[in-house]
Amino acid sequence: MDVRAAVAVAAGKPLEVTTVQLEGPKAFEVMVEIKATGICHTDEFTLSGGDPEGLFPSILGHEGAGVVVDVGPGVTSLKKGDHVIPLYTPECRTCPSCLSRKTNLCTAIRATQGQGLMPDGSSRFSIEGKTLHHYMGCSTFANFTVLPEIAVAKIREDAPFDKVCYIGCGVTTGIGAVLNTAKVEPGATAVVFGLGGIGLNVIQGLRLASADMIIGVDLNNDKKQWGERFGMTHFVNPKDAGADLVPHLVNMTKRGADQIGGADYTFDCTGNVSVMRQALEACHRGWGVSVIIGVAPAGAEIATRPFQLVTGRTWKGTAFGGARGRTDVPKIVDWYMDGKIEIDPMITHTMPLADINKGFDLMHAGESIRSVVIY
Ligand code: NAD
Ligand code: 022
Ligand code: ZN
Repeated sequence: MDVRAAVAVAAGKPLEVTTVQLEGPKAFEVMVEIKATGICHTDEFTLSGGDPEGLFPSILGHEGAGVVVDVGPGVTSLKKGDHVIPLYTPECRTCPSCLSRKTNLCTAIRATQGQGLMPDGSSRFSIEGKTLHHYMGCSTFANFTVLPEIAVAKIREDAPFDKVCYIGCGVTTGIGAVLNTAKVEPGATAVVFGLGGIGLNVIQGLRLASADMIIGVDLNNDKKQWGERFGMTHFVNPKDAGADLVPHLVNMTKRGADQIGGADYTFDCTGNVSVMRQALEACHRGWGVSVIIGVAPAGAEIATRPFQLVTGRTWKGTAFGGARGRTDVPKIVDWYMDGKIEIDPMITHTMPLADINKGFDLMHAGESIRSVVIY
């Protein structure tokens, strides 16, 4: 069938909004009508050509929400009419990783997903007979897409698509990093580096976890108000602290009789490897945990002195906030609907698919927290 899509034709070129062809769902697949999709950094990273594994031509987008319109043979967990969020991290519940209970990184369809293909090794998208690649198993920059059943979370039907699409990546990543990866306890001190679409969700995750002191760090002073809006208690601009940023943060977090500073938890939400080092070193000796969320440029490396780890700091990383999508995403939608978490104010811009390139421009300019395409 014909569908409308924004096609990534080549690295560095704007998306081309056009009509493409989509095949129906095969066994264990579903077709979803995408109602809304967020625009996230990794779409931009791939489009720019910065990702050496990026494939073209392709249909990008991985932060969507929509309705199941067709199911292939063998599908049991979904039916026509179900409201859903696509998952770039699937949850098969039967692979060794899912069964381990130690990771959310399901391996069931990992190889084909990375090749921009469905699990049977083929693509459902084409244009004038020429194959188009899927992207992160989602391809939400099309008004219809086909997904493996295990890469779809069923959500309640009263949730607004133009808001809960953000749970498909940014919200779950930020909140999940706090609750699943760091497992922050009430009363903790925390530092969040980078107050964009991810960092603000880390902040609201910390508020949910009842953290005591939530320090936000950003080069942009406009982010102070943004952070405070979601529970940040202190703001630091590294430009003011200069080379002394880490000692400054350690000093701010001094507690207890011995007056040893350092945060219980720190989060990198920048993707900058120098910031990742600062985040580790701003942790408390003996128990501080630093979580890397930001995705660094291809080939980048992190460094610190081993002494930092020998003295009991822990360096961790997280993908999709450690969330098991089919299990956790519907719960986060409930939290939003119950007013436990906020999403609306972070969606600063919306646009029709025809204007999707404007969403990328807003992200480049640092003017948006999140742009959402509404179909
Ligand atoms: P964003 O551009 O909206 O926010 C980044 C913020 O960092 C900006 O406010 C910027 O001013 C600030 N910043 C930049 N350099 C800084 C520095 N040296 N010190 C302090 N602040 C600095 O980006 P985002 O949407 O919030 O995404 C953040 C990162 O998270 C990206 O790298 C993205 O790819 C990654 N991400 C990872 C996952 C995952 O599962 N691990 C999921 C989603 C996004
Ligand atoms: C989402 N991300 C950044 C912004 N929005 C993002 C990017 C990559 C990952 C997670 C979130 C990620 C971390 C670890 C992996 N990926 C590898 C997972 C594995 O090997 O099992 C990752 C994921 C999907 C894809 C590539 C890398 C893909 O589909 N191409 C989860
Ligand atoms: Zn994303």
